[in-house]
Amino acid sequence: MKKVYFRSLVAVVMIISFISFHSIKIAATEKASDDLQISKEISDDDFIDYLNKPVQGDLQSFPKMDKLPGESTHNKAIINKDAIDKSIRYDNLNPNNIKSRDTNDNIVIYGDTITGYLTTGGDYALYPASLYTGQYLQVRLTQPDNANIDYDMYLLDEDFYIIKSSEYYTFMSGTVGTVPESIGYIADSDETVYVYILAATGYSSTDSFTLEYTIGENNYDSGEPDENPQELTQLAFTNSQATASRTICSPIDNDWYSFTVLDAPEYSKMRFSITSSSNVNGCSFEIYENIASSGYALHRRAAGTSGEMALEPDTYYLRVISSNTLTDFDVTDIPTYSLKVLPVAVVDTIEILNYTSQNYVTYNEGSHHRVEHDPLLGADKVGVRCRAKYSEPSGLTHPSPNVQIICTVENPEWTNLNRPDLAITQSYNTTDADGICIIFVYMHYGVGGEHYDGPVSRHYYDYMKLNLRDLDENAELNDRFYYLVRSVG
Ligand SMILES: [Ca+2]
Ligand SMILES: [Ca+2]
Repeated sequence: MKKVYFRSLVAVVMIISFISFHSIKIAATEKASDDLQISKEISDDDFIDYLNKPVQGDLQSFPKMDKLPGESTHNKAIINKDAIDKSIRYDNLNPNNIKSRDTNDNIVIYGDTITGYLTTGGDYALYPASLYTGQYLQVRLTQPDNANIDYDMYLLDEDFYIIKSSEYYTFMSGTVGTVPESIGYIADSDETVYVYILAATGYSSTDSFTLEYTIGENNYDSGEPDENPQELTQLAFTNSQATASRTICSPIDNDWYSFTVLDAPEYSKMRFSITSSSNVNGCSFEIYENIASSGYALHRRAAGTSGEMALEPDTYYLRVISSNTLTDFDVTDIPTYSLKVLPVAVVDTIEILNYTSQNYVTYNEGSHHRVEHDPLLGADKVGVRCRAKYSEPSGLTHPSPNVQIICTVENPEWTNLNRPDLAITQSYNTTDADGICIIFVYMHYGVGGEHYDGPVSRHYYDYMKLNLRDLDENAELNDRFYYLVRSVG
């Protein structure tokens, strides 16, 4: 059944549908050799969504941030250096603590994990780091998993002026806690800087905070530092996709991006994927919406390495993180990641433009495309070039880019023999900017259950079924073709 697209319907889609692909298994043909690539499996196993975790509280209710105590310009922390209790919460970030080294490329990562407590309102902890020119300091603060506690983190120069800040409002995205405060800083001279952790709201003498830090040499790319959304890179969609390729420079690296979902039929869903060039150092992404009217209160919407979801029109934040820890990150294999964000268009029609070979014959069931068994091949395949599109109420049609089209081939002869395992094979592909893709589906050996007497020989064939549909099954198309198994005569 055709569905006509109405712009107003998409505009009010506020409920997010998580698409599970688990049931889709692309069957491999038994006779196929390994290089035929027919057992592609669409999998979202590594895509977690947090959509059924409701946004908590009034979106406008975030209190004004407790700014640093001190001057009215709020740019300097008032700390009496002489009064600093160096026995507690004052540890040098030790640049001698080597975590990983690549002697060939002179890449070194120093780092460690520190835990501490802030025990009264306005309490703070201070950690000096002595840096050489060009060293990259990254710090990540994980606060107690408590909605009533809001710690913030600042980087101060040696006179305690603020160089950088990380001031997320605490916002618990279900069980995953609040996004950790993070700061990155590349030393422009030999200098000492101070990591300053402040109890902006609440405190705890029983639940500790965790501060992880790395000091890197020659480990970072030109996109650093971008450790929180104040330094993000905007993803722009060109030819219906946005891509980013960067490196994960440390196990606590954050790379922040934003992207905007438009109120348009080309944005009916968003698809995300990330891959790492390294087998040792992995990565993943997290997707957030900012629910604060100013500053950042980040609600996690999804996390994983691939998947797609509908998102209401808005600007979203995407964080790329390492899958590794300070102890298992290997700087000899700094990973380059490939991030893709694709808007998936609405689709209401799928059509076949042509089969990939121009072989059409007329047998008993009329004129259809014919695939001939080739004994030299490990498996026979059918190739179909199809287009996905959608219609406006006026009837005007547009191509549907980035739609995943699944092609299912069924041999009814095997179905009749009660062998669905031999009857059905599948494959899929994704439409291009013109809504077009080519899909090849390999098949098990034919039965030859039908025959047609030609002028010189008898053709034994199977009358195959072919089905095209999009993942959400908004559109589908059925066709038939002949599978010539053998000729006798
Ligand atoms: Ca905070
Ligand atoms: Ca980064």
